[in-house]
Amino acid sequence: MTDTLVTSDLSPNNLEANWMPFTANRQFKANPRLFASAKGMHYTTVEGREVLDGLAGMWCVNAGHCREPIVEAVQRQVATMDYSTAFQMGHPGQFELASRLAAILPGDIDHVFFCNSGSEAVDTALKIALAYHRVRGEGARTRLIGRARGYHGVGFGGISVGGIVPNRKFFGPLLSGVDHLPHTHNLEKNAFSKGEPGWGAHLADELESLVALHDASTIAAVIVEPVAGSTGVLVPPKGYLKRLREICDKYGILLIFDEVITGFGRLGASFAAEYFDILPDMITAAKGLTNGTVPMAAVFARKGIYDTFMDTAPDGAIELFHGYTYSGHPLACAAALATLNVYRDEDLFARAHGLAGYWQDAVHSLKGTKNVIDVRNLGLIAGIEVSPRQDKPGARASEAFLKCYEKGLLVRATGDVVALSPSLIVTKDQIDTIVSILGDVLNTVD
Ligand code: PXG
Repeated sequence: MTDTLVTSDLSPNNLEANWMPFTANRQFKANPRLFASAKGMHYTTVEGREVLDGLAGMWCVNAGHCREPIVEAVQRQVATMDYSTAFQMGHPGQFELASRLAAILPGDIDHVFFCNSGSEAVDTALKIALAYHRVRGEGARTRLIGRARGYHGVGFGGISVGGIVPNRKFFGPLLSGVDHLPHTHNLEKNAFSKGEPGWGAHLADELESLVALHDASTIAAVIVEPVAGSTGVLVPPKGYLKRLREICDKYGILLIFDEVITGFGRLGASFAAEYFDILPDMITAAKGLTNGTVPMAAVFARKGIYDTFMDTAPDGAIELFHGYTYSGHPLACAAALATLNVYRDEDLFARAHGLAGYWQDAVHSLKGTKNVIDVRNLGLIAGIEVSPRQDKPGARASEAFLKCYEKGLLVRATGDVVALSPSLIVTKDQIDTIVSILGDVLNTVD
């Protein structure tokens, strides 16, 4: 037993017990890639090699790795109060955090329900949508609308409204009463668009078709990522999200923005809702909420939704039968409060906004690189799409990911897209390094 705890022994046998998520386990264990430490923009591997993090961990470490104020806040909290129950009891940190979040959230989105992962936040938001309509007397509104190529985590709610085939097809019939909008990705019309593409706003009108098919009285909510991340950085066409908001308003359908990736400065604004100047009814968030340090997620809801629950439940009754053992966990709250301080003190959202133009020029310089068929960007996100190999979709980007890692750069391969999302502390020199390593690598991938 003790032998297996010796972390310096990295023989494949030792790696066997851990069933890794969304990973080719056998391939990985034959040739493992292990990080030992992280600081700022870099990881250090167990072999002592530095790797530039082009991905902010996994779209989450927006303030950079191992930031002292966050580390210290978590250390202080764990030594003071490790846990307190989330049900019928509280601790000051969770109330302070909710208020601090409400202050940076747009419009009247001023209530916060804490969860522990983006997947939980999505399922929570979908459940709130269903229960909201029911308590206000429109219980027939049970349909949920997602979008093709949407990623909303891996809970049954999230994969039902999600639009990624392998994430769905192994898992049975999923939630009933779900439908999907078409995705907005179109290379013929929009390849190499800088920022929001010009073509495609009309795709939001497909929601009108779904309303015509199902009738508005059966539809509870529409959920979309403002910018789809996991399926290869799909930037919404100009005017598309506004149109979705208008159609939802017309038919009393709730609009949920899944901002697990786009929240906390990724686009150069606090949230995509602010960036696009559109007020959704709920926002789901995670990742950057604690700078990735302690798992935490949240659903942010407009005042009218919260008030409806408070106004309709009998005195003394629980208004929403939902929650998690670790909702508002003290360590996560401490991490999130310290993270918000770093974002504020270093004005990181504005910093990302200021860098977005440089980032755009840098990533679009990859146009013309071998096999590159599209470059997409918004804020500090980019997707570089390569043409798929015959009969082997995804292989080219996957090879690029491995070669980048060998050359000291962490990127994400998703399908035939290489995704980039550096921490908001990235320097122009580091942007140049990211683009130059990736460009060199792509030129060597057949
Ligand atoms: N919604 C969105 C929009 C996400 O991006 C989730 C929900 C689920 O969050 P949790 O915390 O349950 O993982 C996510 C997660 C990738 C990648 O390859 C993206 C995510 C997670 C892992 C990999 O882009 N996003």
